[in-house]
Amino acid sequence: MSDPRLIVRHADITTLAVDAIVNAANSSLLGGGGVDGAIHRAAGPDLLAECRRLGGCLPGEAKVTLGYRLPAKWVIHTVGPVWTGAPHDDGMLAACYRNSLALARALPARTIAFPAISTGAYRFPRDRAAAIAVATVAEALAGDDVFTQVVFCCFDEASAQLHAQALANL
Ligand code: AR6
Repeated sequence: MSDPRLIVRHADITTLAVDAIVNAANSSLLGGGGVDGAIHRAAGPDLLAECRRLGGCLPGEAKVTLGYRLPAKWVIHTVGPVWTGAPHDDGMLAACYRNSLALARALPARTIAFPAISTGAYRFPRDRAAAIAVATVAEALAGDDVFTQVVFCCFDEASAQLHAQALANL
């Protein structure tokens, strides 16, 4: 049976009252479209000002800022892989989830929400990404006593169903 702390929600991540939300950013950390654009719009200009001081972020890694006008206290910015079909794509996507959770644990954030990293502009196949996201988070939470809830926040119903199926398959 899957960990009851793992849940799927069909929602706009900028509305979630969790301790930390994760942003699917690009290496510049200076904003973009998709969930990144939505987070910057909702957080306000102070988020971009803090991001400018971070010096970018490598794919697979993560950096933290405050959440400013968001309900979430923190934003964890991670950079997913652009899908190429090469074997290292999977490992880099898993690293985004692992490194984001490691940062969140140190804050400590007890509740955290992830978007479906790399499945929009970066074109990662959605079913494959959902399986990697769910398996990686489940493994990271085994033996963990910091997190009380990890949300897979999906912007559309099809993505929510893929994550629910991946959870059921654990
Ligand atoms: N809440 C939750 N999920 C969302 C939201 C939202 N408000 N908006 C979109 N999504 P994408 P990527 C979903 O393209 O593929 C940016 O320009 C969306 O449906 O946001 O990692 C960055 O600056 C999809 O399932 O991120 C980078 O340049 C998922 O979020 C690039 O896009 C990810 O789609 C990153 O591409």
